[in-house]
Amino acid sequence: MGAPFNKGIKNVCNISTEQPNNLSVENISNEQSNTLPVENNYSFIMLGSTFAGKTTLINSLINNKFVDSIESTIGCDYSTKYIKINDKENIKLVIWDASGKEVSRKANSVFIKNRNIHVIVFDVRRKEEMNDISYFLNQIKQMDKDYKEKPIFLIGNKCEKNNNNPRQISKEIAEDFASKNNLFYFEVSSKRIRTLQKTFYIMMNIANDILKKKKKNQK
Ligand SMILES: Nc1nc2c(ncn2[C@@H]2O[C@H](COP(=O)(O)OP(=O)(O)OP(=O)(O)O)[C@@H](O)[C@H]2O)c(=O)[nH]1
Ligand SMILES: [Mg+2]
Repeated sequence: MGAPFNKGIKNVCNISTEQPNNLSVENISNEQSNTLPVENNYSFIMLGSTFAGKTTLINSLINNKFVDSIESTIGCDYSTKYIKINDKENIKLVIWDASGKEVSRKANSVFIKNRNIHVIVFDVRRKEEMNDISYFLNQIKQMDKDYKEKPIFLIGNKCEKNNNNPRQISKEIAEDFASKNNLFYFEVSSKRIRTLQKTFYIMMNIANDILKKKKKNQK
């Protein structure tokens, strides 16, 4: 497919063994954020099958703990998170959380428009979600004419070890799909908070680089 936006950035990252040298991101509490200038505002949308774990992921990121009994999302919710990148750039993130239920999908597609970052989440333990990954990727392509210039992330969720419920979508298959479609692929579990935070910061660092380049090119 050959999109220029992610040239030079690897699109498959193994979090347990790799960490970019320039990674320096810290969390800013909502109270602190009131007094800080915000250089960049980014918004992103989480798409994916119902029960893939989108709301739980966002909750684990924002509240630093895994909560099991989250209700299925109705429509599209949003929340805000502030982070600081490379010791100097304060970034405000607005995170849109779209219900994955079939009945909501069409209506939710309007929320894809105008987002800076797109994220597709799937449950590695449910092989039928492969079809949904393609569905949501097509929805992004239809709704966002600039999608080639924006970071699109694919996230395999529920990757913690569970012998009773083994994974059905292998890392190789997901990486292959990501690579063929110019997506950045990461594996996480909402239960492993530290790794999840680390992954999220790496993702935001990649996104920030791409979006800054895009901004510069538009000037
Ligand atoms: N084992 C495990 N369960 C998870 C993980 N993340 C989410 N879950 C569970 O998966 C179920 C669905 O999670 P949700 O966050 O509601 O899923 P969703 O993608 O927001 O679903 P919709 O809002 O219906 O689109 C819940 O029971 C979560 O506790 C994970 O990393 N590991
Ligand atoms: Mg939800």
